[in-house]
Amino acid sequence: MSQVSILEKHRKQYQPKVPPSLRQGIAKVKVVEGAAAEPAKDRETIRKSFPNTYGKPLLSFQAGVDAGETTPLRIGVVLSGGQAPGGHNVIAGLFDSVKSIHPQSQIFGFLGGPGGLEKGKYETITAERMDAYRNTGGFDIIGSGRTKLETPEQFDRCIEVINSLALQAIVIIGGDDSNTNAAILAEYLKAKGLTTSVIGVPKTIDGDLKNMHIPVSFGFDTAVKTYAELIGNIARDAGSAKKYWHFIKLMGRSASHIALEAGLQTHANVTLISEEVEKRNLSLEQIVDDIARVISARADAGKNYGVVLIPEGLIEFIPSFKTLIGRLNDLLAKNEAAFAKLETADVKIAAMSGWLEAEALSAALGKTFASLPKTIQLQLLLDRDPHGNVQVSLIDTDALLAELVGRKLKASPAYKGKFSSQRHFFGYEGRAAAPSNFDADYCYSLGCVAAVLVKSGRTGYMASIRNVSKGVDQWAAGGIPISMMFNMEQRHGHRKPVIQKALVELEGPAFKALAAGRSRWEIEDAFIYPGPIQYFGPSEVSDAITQTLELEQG
Ligand code: FBP
Repeated sequence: MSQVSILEKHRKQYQPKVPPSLRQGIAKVKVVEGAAAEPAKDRETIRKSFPNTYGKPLLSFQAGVDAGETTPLRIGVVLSGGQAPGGHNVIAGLFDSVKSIHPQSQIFGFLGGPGGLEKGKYETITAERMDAYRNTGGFDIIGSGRTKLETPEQFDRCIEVINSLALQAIVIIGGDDSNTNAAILAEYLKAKGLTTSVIGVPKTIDGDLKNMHIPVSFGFDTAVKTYAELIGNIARDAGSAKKYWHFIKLMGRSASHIALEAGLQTHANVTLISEEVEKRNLSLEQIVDDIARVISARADAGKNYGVVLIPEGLIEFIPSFKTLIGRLNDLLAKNEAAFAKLETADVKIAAMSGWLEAEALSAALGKTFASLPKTIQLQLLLDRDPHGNVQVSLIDTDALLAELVGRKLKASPAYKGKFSSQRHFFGYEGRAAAPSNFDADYCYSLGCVAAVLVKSGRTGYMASIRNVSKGVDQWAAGGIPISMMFNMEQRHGHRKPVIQKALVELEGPAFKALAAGRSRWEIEDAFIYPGPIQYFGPSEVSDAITQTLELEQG
């Protein structure tokens, strides 16, 4: 056996806690049907798109009596999209549950994400292999990927794989896009007369897959605690050396939940929230002016140091950039072949500037594009991801802001301080961290919930656990029809049913808490140093939940 760290050795012994309804094993879970669930908007259009899976009931679980003899279950599992701490525990919960009802049950892990399902590349998960991954971070047990399964041809290839392995179910562990596609696959299989279930599990460190039934996506807790620890350490270093302003970009492709929670946990001097920038229609200049204002005020108090938190997706929420990026997407798609032939950065930038200038409508956008440093121009032209999104993790927004703020301060006669910046990007550090107790418990329980949903023959459902801001004794497990989370959105030129992404609510309690504290945190050194995630010790520390969850659900 390969060597593991001492923490990992002890961590493997951790037995995740599960809600009361799951404690006697999944054979004894009673599935209770509630009201038929429908989406908040666009009901008729969504009903028509999902004739076989629309309007199913909400499900809640109760501890019941053993249902008797059970046949073995054969389930395929897919890890989709970016890593999120706890994914291995979802598989462990699923594995233990199906083995508990029949030792010949089998879990097939599709390799490298949804593409593995389409190509039939899989590994049968053995007990030994599962044990090696319990309570560990990452998705390396089977790997992940971003292949988008959406066309009938892809679904037909999946059907061949499903039939060849005689699968009763596919469990797709993913974010909003992957769960949208899980619901579409569920509908497709039903329409083709297959009884195979498709069950989704809510994953993403970004925290933007949540609603009244899904309080949080797994991985958010661990990732943000990891970043908060690092930010606290940096704040301590800044306050010790007293010579640097740290510009820290934080993951979260669209929503700013991570930045918001990190701001609440550390009291950084400035925490930008993309949703607020959009709502207030702020320009890049106004954002730069505001950061410069805080830096000047602190310099007047003799403090030439501080911490600025920047959500990764910021640039797409600045209204003029949003329009620019949309136009760049169109122009890159329209001129795909020509653009692919261009080799140097200068030639690519010149070509794009030319295309923008050639359109009367894009003249203003051309100016915005021209005003950017060359590195950022080039980053805006990099390949889009398979869902057509700009890869914001590749855009150095931290460098852009540090550079522009530096210029602004230099040009300001009133500024008498010294400005020197350090830049950081925290993202990948948190995605594969060892899951906190919260994520270890939550994920293992979600895996058990998925097994119950499969066993009771449901399809097009997402595993759900509510009341998670309270102790595990009050956690409530169940299943939510995915189609009830849909709304219609414009995607790639078409109106499509998709799960609505949960952005930061500016009227919500978490943002209000930040807004209430931030003017004090700007000037005072009110930093909080959260320290590392604790896996052992008093429950107050080791089972702590995020402030966002506490404020929103507590
Ligand atoms: P998911 O939405 O798939 O969970 O991934 C989110 C994320 O971690 C973002 O925060 C980040 O922008 C992106 O993945 C990075 O993607 P990649 O791993 O392809 O660089």
